[in-house]
Amino acid sequence: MMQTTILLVPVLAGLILISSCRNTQEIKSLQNENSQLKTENEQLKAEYELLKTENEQLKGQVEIQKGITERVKYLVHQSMPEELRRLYDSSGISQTHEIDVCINPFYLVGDYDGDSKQDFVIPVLSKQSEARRFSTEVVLRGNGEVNWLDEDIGENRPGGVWTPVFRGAQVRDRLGYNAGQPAPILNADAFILARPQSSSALIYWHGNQFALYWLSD
Ligand SMILES: [Ca+2]
Repeated sequence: MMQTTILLVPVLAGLILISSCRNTQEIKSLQNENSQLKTENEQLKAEYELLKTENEQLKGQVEIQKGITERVKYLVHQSMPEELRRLYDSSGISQTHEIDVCINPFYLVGDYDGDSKQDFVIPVLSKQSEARRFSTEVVLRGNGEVNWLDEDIGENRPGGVWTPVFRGAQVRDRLGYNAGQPAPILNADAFILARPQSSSALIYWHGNQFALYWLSD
């Protein structure tokens, strides 16, 4: 019995020592892990604060832009000629569309259908679709009729810049761009739509609607 006890004591002591070493290693490992997590946590907190600050700055910039846009819209409506305002209001376009204030000047005036009454061309944007925010040109004719260029010509036309062309102006033939068709004779005012440093086309009255003649491609 005595001999067994003598043998067990060092074995137990050894086991306790091994167990103690393991505990110490685990504690150290957990301490390291804890330290890393604390560091990561601090980094995440810092990133969160940075994003929060950037977000606030962006919100501020968006509000400033909104304010500028609203101011420009107000100025555009204030500077509308009386006849344009009358035609615009009576057309009902403002229920579904708004004037695109990104094109300067925001309207052209002339007699575009040759009936001796003043007509206006304006670029408008749909209020309904945020996804499709391309300008569409509309001719508000002095006789109360409204011509949407999308309907008369289709969507394949340049845009972004426009220039008036007066009745009787000579237009050079661009046979290659227009399937061999010579340039139209302008019996009414017309206008050129252009995409800067790209294509341009003449928009003119042809019979009972507007037509397009490519000037450059
Ligand atoms: Ca007219």
